[in-house]
Amino acid sequence: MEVEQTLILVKPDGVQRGLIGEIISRYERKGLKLIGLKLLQFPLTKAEELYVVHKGQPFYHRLIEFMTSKPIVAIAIEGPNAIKLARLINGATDPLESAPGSIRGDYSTDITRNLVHASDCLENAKRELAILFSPEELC
Ligand code: 3AN
Repeated sequence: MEVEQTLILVKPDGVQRGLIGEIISRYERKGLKLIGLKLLQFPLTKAEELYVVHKGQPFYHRLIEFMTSKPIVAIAIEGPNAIKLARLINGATDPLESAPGSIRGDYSTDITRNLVHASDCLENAKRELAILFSPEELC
């Protein structure tokens, strides 16, 4: 059982819809530990850095525009297998595949406005946490 750290973002739609508390509580209830938390307007350069792997995709500009449009919440969490667990809690990217009981399955019908982001592997979790949090900001 690997103790991992991962980055979660509550996207602008989650903040605007008043779902911050509901979303955070799902990771907490699972037993994952919050080690960093902040509300911020996502700077353009940092959003581009986060989504660098999607550069060139047809949805890239829509995604960047959306993510920088309104405040987001950045959350660092830690726990056994935190990376995989956070993605299970979030649900699949495609709204037709996100299972009821997951955040996206319960609250989202849109593939871009899909409420949450979570890092997909150890390497990306490290890279993405460093984009959003300085080491002193993590408890
Ligand atoms: P996930 O957030 O489920 O890991 P990724 O990393 O493949 O999904 O994609 C990052 C974000 O890009 C998604 N959360 C979604 O907002 C957007 N996205 C991914 N695929 C598509 C698509 N086919 N059409 C529109 N937006 C997409």
